[in-house]
Amino acid sequence: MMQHVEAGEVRSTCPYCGVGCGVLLKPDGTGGLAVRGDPDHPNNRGRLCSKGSALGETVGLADRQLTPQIGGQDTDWEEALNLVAAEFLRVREEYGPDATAFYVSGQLLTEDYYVANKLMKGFIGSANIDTNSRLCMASSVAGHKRAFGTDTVPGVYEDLEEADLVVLVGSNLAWCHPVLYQRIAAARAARPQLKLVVIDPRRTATCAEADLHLPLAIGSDVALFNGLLAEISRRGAVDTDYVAAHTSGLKEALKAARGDDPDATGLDEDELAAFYDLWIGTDKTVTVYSQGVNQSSAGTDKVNAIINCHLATGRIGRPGTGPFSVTGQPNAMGGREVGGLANMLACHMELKDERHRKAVQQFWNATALPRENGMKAVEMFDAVADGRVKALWIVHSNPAVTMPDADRVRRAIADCPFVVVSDITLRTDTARLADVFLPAAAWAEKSGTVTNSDRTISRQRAALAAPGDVKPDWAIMAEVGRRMGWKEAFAWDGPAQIFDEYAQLSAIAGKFGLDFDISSMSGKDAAAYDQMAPLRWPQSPDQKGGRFFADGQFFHADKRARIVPVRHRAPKAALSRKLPFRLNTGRLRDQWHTMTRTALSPRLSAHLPEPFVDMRPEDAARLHLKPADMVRLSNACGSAILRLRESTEVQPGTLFAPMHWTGENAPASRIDVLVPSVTDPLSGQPESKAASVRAERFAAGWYGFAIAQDRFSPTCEYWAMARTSAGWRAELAGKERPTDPESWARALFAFPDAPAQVMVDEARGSFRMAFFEDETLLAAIYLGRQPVSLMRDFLVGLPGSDAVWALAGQSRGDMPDPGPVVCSCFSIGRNTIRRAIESEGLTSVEQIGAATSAGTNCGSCKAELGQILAAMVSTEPAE
Ligand SMILES: Nc1nc2c(c(=O)[nH]1)N[C@H]1C(S)=C(S)[C@@H](COP(=O)(O)OP(=O)(O)OC[C@H]3O[C@@H](n4cnc5c(=O)[nH]c(N)nc54)[C@H](O)[C@@H]3O)O[C@H]1N2
Ligand SMILES: Nc1nc2c(c(=O)[nH]1)N[C@H]1C(S)=C(S)[C@@H](COP(=O)(O)OP(=O)(O)OC[C@H]3O[C@@H](n4cnc5c(=O)[nH]c(N)nc54)[C@H](O)[C@@H]3O)O[C@H]1N2
Ligand code: SF4
Ligand SMILES: [Mo]
Repeated sequence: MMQHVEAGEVRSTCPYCGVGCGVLLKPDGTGGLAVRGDPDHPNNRGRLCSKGSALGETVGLADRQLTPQIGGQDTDWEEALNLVAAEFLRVREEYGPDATAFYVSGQLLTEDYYVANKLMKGFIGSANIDTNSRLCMASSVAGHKRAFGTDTVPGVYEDLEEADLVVLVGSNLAWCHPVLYQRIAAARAARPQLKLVVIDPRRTATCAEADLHLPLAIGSDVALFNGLLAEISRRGAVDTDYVAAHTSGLKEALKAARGDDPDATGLDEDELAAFYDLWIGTDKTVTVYSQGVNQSSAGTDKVNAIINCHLATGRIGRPGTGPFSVTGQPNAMGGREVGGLANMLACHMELKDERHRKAVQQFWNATALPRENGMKAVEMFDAVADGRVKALWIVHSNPAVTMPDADRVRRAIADCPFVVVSDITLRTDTARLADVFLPAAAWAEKSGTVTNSDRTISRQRAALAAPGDVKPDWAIMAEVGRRMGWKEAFAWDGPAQIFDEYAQLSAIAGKFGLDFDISSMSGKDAAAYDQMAPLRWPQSPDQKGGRFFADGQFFHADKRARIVPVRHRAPKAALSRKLPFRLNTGRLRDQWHTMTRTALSPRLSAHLPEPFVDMRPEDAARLHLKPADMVRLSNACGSAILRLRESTEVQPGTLFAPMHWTGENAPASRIDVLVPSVTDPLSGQPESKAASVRAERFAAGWYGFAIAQDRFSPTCEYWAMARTSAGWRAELAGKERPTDPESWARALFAFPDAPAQVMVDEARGSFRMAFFEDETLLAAIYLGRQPVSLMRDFLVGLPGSDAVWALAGQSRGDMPDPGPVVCSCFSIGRNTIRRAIESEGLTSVEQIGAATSAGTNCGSCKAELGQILAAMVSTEPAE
């Protein structure tokens, strides 16, 4: 196992997506970290994506808060922890345990999560602990429980390589699970009969590899899979033996399915037939799904509609088959196992099951375990808003940005009498609202375990010393538990002891016949825990790793899986003449959620440095919008301003905007202010991808672009700021053009008297100003009446260098404009790639790699290289 580790390297796990890649970390002795993929880790075998490769750029201390704060003032741990314990006790005493709540995260380590859950459910005595996984995996959990009787992911990653057909539903795998996508691409290269289908209303980067893309209408997945189920039956493709022996409900499900019209998908007959032929004709099929499925008011039904087709054909539990929900966060799966959701106990035990509750209570030696489920995320913040929750602790999440109806959630947090936030930085919309801020140790500084999408438990190991006063999350919560009076229950001295307690508890789940049993991993001392190699659960006395349901035995009392009757329902937010656009939201390749870590990396920030909305050109034309105009989206919840990107990747009447921007870096562009808080009735998961909005031109009186060595603070109606290798860049726009632009620019950068150059062209309404120290460029600003056209990707490198000619806004002949970054590993821009394709006559992604090295490290940009190539070929004049 240790054969590939070099001297000084620490083996750990990437803190981003649920693929769960192993990393090797080499501290440089001055706080920095060299990062490479772990060749021995079963999930990635040495591969990393752009975000994983750039981890070293995100461990700096620049934005960290290293001491606790009370009311915005630095304090010590004694004061801060005593106050948190006292306030939670007081509120519990005065208003009852349900007046307190924890909102936690699928990015917590299992040990952190275990402590949070034990503290709230076991000792404070409320089930009001929910997690951002409610916004992420809840529909999959509910769908699994309905079908299988427990929240079990049946398959393993190898199934995606062994299949003959992989169907990706509502998953932009190329950007969101890049290493898994690369594993599929490699399997296809080795075995071209492995077909790939993408089911997504958008034509995403993931479609670059696809044999078939079905651009279905947003929210119509149930209609599609019901159509498939009906067709499976019509063609006699039901596995009748399997269905008879191991399932129930097919008849009712078929009746429901036949009642749906696949027309609701908006797909034409040829597209549907092609999909049905492939799916029905390929025994070894894996259907992978993610947020296009889960984040829906019909999310649970979508999950079951997919699982139904697998059960009806017996395609589950065998190599290369199965439904496969890929998890988003690094420990989304671990959180589900440990009972992080308000309706679960630890180890897949149920709060509402008397036997389970008693057993856990006894094991924890706890006084009071709640009998009722706690509040799910949206309900929880409703209760914060109307004053029922009076003490709230938010750990490792940024709900003021990422919850639906985010302005309302932000106000609710601000108005809550007592708010504790544990984070690594104060620079978040949520942390700024904290009464008590508790500084957590960050990824590279803490130890524990995480579980990835295919149930592999991996160790995260500290590689850097914890800076300042920071403490790991488990330790902070255990301290509070002890101070609240439960000394023994929270007495661990490290994550190894917590893991051991957890593994022991799972034996009880195993005795109840539940799936989550890792009891054979218990009994490890700190040294053995430290050596723990990645291991897939179950790890019970009778099963080690592998697939579930190979024997057709499920977890309902009668051991049969349920084929669940479901009917298509359109998204809840109605479209109307006033709100004619369906707003789809999601992720970008190089940013992680609210950007508190990925935006520290100049390389990652260069890929798409500004918030935008994708709109079909014909829709833009109808609204009299020109490329690069600013667009205002609005509805009853709120409004946002974004840059227009005309795109044929989205469908007419639909828009796509990324979820990442926040009050810290683009305050007018927080997309969740537009998302109404409607939820799936079973899972409570919000419908984050189907708001209805109106779109109009934001009539800016001026536009601007600014670069600087140091961070600056714009105040105009629209601004978006990103880090660059030389400092910072910002896009700006406002209604009223500054009357005295020179003083305005000096104030913007806080350079009251630095020497400056000014260039004004009244006729064209352009104003440019650059600030220098001797000949070194400190900052520059370019304003115009129209969106300013500049060689931005060239200019961003200038601050800090001798660039007395910066105001020209253009590169000089010997320094061509690289264009926006496509390959973030080698910082290679679109123009550079296009020039190479043109001048060297390149015809494949591999040739682009050989000529420019783009795409040859992590490979995350290969899909985009393919798109650039295809676009250039299709625009070449016919001979
Ligand atoms: N780069 C990056 N990677 C990440 C993350 C990140 O922040 N950045 N976050 C991680 C997390 S927590 C998660 S949960 C995962 C999410 O991973 P994904 O689910 O793959 O990501 P999203 O972009 O949220 O949404 C996926 C797709 O759903 C489509 N979609 C929207 N509505 C529908 C619909 O009704 N039906 C169908 N079939 N598709 C629809 C969208 O067009 C979008 O392309 O990514 C993980 N990986
Ligand atoms: N419109 C729309 N909204 C969405 C989604 C969408 O697709 N569309 N996706 C949803 C999904 S799937 C998800 S998972 C959520 C994600 O949403 P969030 O969880 O709110 O977003 P993050 O930015 O990941 O927040 C993590 C926070 O933890 C902090 N942090 C980092 N390391 C540590 C640590 O070690 N300890 C502690 N205590 N804090 C730390 C970070 O600085 C950051 O502030 O967003 C959801 N919201
Ligand atoms: S695919 Fe990328 S983000 Fe996901 S775990 Fe691997 S390196 Fe990290
Ligand atoms: Mo997520």
